[in-house]
Amino acid sequence: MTRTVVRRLWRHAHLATLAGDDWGLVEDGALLAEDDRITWVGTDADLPAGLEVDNEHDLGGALLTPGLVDAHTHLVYAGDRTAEFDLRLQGASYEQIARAGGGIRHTVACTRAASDDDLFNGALARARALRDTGVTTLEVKSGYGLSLAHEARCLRVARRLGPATGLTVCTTALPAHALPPEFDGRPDDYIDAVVSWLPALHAEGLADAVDAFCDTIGFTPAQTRRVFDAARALGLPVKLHAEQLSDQGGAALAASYGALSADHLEWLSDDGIAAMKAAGTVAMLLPGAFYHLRETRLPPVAALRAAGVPVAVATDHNPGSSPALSLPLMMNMACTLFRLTPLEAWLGVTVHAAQALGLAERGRLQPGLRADLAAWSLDHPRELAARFGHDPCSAVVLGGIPCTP
Ligand code: DI6
Ligand code: FE
Repeated sequence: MTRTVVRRLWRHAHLATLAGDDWGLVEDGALLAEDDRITWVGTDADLPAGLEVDNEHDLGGALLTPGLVDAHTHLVYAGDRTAEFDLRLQGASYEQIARAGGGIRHTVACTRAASDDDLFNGALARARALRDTGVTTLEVKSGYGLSLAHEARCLRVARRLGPATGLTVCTTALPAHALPPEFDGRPDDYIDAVVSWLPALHAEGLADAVDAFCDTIGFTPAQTRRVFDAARALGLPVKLHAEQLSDQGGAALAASYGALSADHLEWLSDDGIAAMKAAGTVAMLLPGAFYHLRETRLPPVAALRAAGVPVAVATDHNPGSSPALSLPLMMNMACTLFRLTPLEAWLGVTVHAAQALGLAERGRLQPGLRADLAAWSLDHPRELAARFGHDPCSAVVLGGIPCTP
């Protein structure tokens, strides 16, 4: 039986392929996709003669890039935390609000009380908003359920987002995000519970990876290690919220488990950098949280660069520390606040972000890779990192299928 292959061709595009870890610019370029794969990239003039295609799109000189990868979000939740923004402006800290029972715990109460439909519709609107800014691959964490039933429910909601949006959605189990009230004063008992839940979440196919929050208001390195041991026993990759508010040695711990990424990293030490480099762990920078919490301690970008650790950038979308729904805005903040170059910001939301999800076949415009594309009303990709407060994405292509905002 012969299978029909759908061939789609994009012509007269200004390509930024990001191949070779450079811009990879191609003037008046063309890109061919067969089903969900890129099969040809080059100049329009070099297109093979007599090529027959099912669809042809003339981009009229628009910029065409790999679709963006948002590799750290907490998209599934209910409730509002903007009152905390007010409190912080009056002098309260994120940590004080969390210790007083607000913060993540407030969102947990709202999330547990919400219906499945409300959780899904809220997350769906956010996923569409991110897609409208050029995102084609999305990671979504649990972490606002904090019981087996509610964590599983949030991950099931996350699993529905891919089919509903066309996005590739990777899910991450984060039950070790905060201590739920029913375990007050008993964090080790809670970690026992988390360890006992992971096999059930895994058996239902709900998690592609396991994450934890290792910090003074989260869990200790020893507790984090127990969660990672349980993940490892199931063959699940790990990642970690590390060195966000203090240096707990979390990045080195994560690296010792071959973590896909260590995320936040404002307090990252030289030892942490060396361990990440040796393990191939991606440094996931989250400038939205840094900005929104008005943090002042900068992640050690120059040292990460010097060590050759791959750097990624994500929204960390969540209702408390980073209520952001634009990955291009995060690229701008990564440059202005953290001093990434525009090219580093681009690699951080494409190739390196894909690496942080364990996805080798996306993030560049190259034959063999997935046809996840974004078209922009821009002349040069660096404009996306330099400008902010605008929305220049004119279309995304999701595994070969065009989708116009
Ligand atoms: N660090 C963060 O920035 C998010 N989670 C975490 O561990 C914030 C989550 C929230 O405040 O709701
Ligand atoms: Fe986060």
